[in-house]
Amino acid sequence: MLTILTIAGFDPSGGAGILADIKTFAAMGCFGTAAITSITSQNTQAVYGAYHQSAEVLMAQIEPVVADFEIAAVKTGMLPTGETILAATEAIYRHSLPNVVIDPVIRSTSGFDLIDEAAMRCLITHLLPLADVITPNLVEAERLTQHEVRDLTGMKRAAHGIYELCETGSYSRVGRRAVLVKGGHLAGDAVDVLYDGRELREFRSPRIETTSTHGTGCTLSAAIAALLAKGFDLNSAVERAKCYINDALRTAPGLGHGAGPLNHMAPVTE
Ligand code: PXL
Repeated sequence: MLTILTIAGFDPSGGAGILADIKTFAAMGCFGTAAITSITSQNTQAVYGAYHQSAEVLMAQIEPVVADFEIAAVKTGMLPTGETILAATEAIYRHSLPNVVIDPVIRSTSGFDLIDEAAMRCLITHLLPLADVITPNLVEAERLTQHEVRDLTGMKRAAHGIYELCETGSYSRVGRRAVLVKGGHLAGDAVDVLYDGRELREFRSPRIETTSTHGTGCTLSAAIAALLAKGFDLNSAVERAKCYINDALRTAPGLGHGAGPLNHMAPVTE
């Protein structure tokens, strides 16, 4: 069974973070392992706080897992501080972990900042250049490029811009490097834009009207990591991950009183 590692935050309500990732890996038939960067206090209505872990605690979780398992893909989510970003970067680099999916988590849907400004710089210079895929939403694309991203044209510009941001990193290895800018927050069809340095592709799916959107980004990036581990090329992995997300949104269990979780156990069509 393929083993995947998520390095991300803990959301006790189960909609986002490592719990979402682990359920997604399981839905994809993979074995999930996890290292926690921050323990958050939240439910479907709000994020109330976050207790960030030190680099030492993060490394102490990652090292025994990568020493014991052959990791087929790694996904990062909430990396709230410079030291957690550096620890994740070190682990990915030193162990040459394959199929690196970086979800550059910046803010919760409810408006809670999940990363500080110094950490943003650190993310760009150290971690992003190691990525095989980076999956920003519109807000994250704006923060990374320092330009407004309000429509499809802006998304395409941001995909190029983020790709170029990763040209030079502080580590010698570079990933396959592709950027998926997610347009789910715009009106109309959900259109995502994928740029891999050569081609720009659009992925379009019908908008699903639901308030159960908590952890959509976490779930999508976890699904892409699992599908890359299984050997799908990037275009097929994104296409299949989007189908899975649509089914997970459509069949969301309607839990909680705010932005509810998806149905992570939605069937996967391959
Ligand atoms: O969806 C972004 C996100 C990622 N990771 C954790 C979170 C959230 C949003 O709340 O709590 C742990």
